[in-house]
Amino acid sequence: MTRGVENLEIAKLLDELADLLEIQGANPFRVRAYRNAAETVKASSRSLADLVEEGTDLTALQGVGKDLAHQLEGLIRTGTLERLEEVSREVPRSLATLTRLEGVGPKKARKLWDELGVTDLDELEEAAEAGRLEGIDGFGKKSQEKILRAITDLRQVTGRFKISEVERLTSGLVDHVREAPGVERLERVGSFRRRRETVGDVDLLVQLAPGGDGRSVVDHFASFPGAERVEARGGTKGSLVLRSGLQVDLRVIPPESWGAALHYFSGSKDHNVRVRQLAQRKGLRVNEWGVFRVTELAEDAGDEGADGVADAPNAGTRDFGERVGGATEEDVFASVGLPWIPPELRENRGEIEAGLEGRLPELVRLEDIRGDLQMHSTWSDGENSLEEMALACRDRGYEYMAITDHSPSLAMVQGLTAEKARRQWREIEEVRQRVEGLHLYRSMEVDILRDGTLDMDDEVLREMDLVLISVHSFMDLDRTEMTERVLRAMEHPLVDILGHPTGRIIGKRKSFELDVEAVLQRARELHVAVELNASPNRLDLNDVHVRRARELGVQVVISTDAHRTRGLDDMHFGVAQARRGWLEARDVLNTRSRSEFEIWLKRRETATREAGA
Ligand code: DGT
Ligand code: CA
Ligand code: CA
Ligand code: ZN
Repeated sequence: MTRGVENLEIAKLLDELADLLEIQGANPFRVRAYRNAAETVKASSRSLADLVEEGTDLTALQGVGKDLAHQLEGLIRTGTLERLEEVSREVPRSLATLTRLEGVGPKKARKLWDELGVTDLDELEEAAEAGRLEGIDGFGKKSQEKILRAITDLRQVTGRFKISEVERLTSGLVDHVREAPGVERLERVGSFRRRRETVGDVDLLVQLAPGGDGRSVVDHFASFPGAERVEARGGTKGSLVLRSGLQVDLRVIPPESWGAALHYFSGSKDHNVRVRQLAQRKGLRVNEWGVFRVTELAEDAGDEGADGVADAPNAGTRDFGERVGGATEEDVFASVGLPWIPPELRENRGEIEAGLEGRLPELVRLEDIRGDLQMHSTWSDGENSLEEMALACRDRGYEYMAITDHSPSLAMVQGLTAEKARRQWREIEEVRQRVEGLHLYRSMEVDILRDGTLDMDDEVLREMDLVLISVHSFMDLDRTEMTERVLRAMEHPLVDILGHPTGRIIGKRKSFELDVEAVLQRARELHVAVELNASPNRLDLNDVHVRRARELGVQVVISTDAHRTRGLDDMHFGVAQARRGWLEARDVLNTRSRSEFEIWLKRRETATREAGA
C-alpha cells in the first residue's frame, strides 16, 4: 500500500508540461508524446505508484518510452516532475491556464506574454479591461471582448455539469429544436453520448430533412426562450448558453454526412485521432463530412473542419476526394476495418485494438438488470413505504429487490436497531404476500465503523438474505487507515456487497483516501461484490475502477440507492457507467436470474461443504 502520487495528478502535470512546451515552441512530437502519456496515465486502471513499487517497468505502458518512464519514476519518488521544473524556469507555469480560454492557444498565450508581460488570468483580465490587447498584432477590440467573456466563463465553469443535470437542462431545448421545420433527426453527441459522468458542453446534431434549410433550423434553435444568450448563429451552426450556464453547440448536417458527423462529434478526440490514422493507412480520409478516397487533387484539401463556431467556407462542397461513405456510423467504422463501437467505449482505452481483433465486449444493457440491491424506505431516510418501493420495482420488470435501510450509527436518519429490523422483516413478509411476481430480500446498509467493525450484531446479520456495508463517517482518515478499515469490514464472513466504495459525491465531495486496487484484490479473494452506485451524484465505483474489477473477476452490483420510487430510474446511469468500464452482463451480479443470484448468495456455504467433502 502506497501513499503515492495519484494518477490524475500525474496526468495533470504531464498536460501542464505539454502546454508549457507548446508555448515555448518546442518540437510538436515532444508535446504530443507528453499529451499521449497523460492520456495513458488517466486511462490506466492501476495506480502508477503501485506499479513502480511492485517493480513493474513503466515502459510497458502505451506511449511511455525509457526517458519518460525515468521521469515518471522520479515524480513518484520525489513528488516533482523534474522536466516541468526545468521548463517552468523559462516559461511561467501560470501561462498554461491561459490556453484553457476559448480562442487562446499556445501561440496567442506566448504573444500576450511577450508583448504585455501577461502571465496569468488576473493580469490578462486587467490588460483587456484597460484596452491594451487592441494594440497587438492579431488581436482587436472584438477579440478583447471575447477574451473577457472567456475569462468569466472559465472562472464560472470550474465545475462541469453532471450527466443527469444535462439531461434535465437540455430536454426542453431538444423538444424545441425537434419542432423546427427541416429537422429529420436530432442527437446529443460529444461526452453526453459517451455517457461521461460529467459534461463540459452539449453538442447537438440535427440531420436536415430533404429540402430543409439549415439557417431556419439554427434560427429556431436561437429563439429558444431558455437561452441566456446566443453566442453564434449561421447557416449550419449555432451556439447558445442556457440560463444554467450550460453551453450548447448546434450543427446542422446533410444526410450524406450524418454518420460521419455523428462519429466525429461524439468523440472522444483521442478515439477520432486513432480512426483517422487507420483511414490514412488505407488511403482514405475520414472527417466530419464523410469518408473519402484520397485523390491527388484532393491531397491538400486539409483535414480539419468544423471547430469553433464560425461557418467553414464552402464547408459542404470542399473536395476531399471521392466519397466512399459517411451516411451512417457503421460506414465510417467499416471503412477502416472496424465493427461499430459503442460510444461509451470511445475513449482510446483499447477499443480500437479490440475492434480490430474482434474482441469488443458485449456490453451490459439496462434490459439485462433483474433486480435492484440498494434502496431505502420510510424505515430509515427514504420517502416511500416498502410496498410502494416493491410495486415500483415490479413496474420496472425486476425479479427481486433488496431493502437496505441504514443501521443505527447513522443517528440522523434513525437507522434500524436489531429490534426495529425484526419488525421490518415482518412487514417485508406481508409485502411479499401482497406483491406477486417479485421477491423482496431482507438486507441492510450496515455502517462500517471507524475501526472496521460492523454496526450490527452477527446474530441479526445472519438472519438477513444479504449484507451490504458502507462507510458514512470518519471520511478523512488517511489512506492506510481507511484502507485497513474497509478491508477489515470486508473480511467479516457475512458480508456480500461493499457499497459506494470511495464515498465521492460528484462536484461536492472527493473520494476518500482509499487504495481501490487493494480493495478489489481482497474482494476477489473474499468473493465480496462491489457496488457501482447508479446515483448520478455518486457513480461510485467509476468507469476505470469497474474495468479493473472486471479484469480481476470481481462481481459488480449496479444499484440505485433510491430514496424514493423515482430514484429507481437512476439505474440507466449506472448501466452507462458500467458500459464505460467494459462490463458485460455476466460481470454484473444483478443481471442473474433469482435462482442464479441465490446460488451466488450461498457461495461460501457451498465452498465450505465442498472443502469438507
Ligand atoms: P466535453 O464537452 O468537455 O464534456 O467533452 P466532448 O468530448 O464533448 O468535447 P467537445 O465538446 O470539445 O467536442 C465534441 C467532440 O468533437 C469531441 O468529443 C471530438 C470532436 N472534436 C472536437 N475537437 C476535435 C479535434 O480537434 N480533433 C478531433 N479529431 N476531434 C475533435
Ligand atoms: Ca461537449
Ligand atoms: Ca462542444
Ligand atoms: Zn450509503
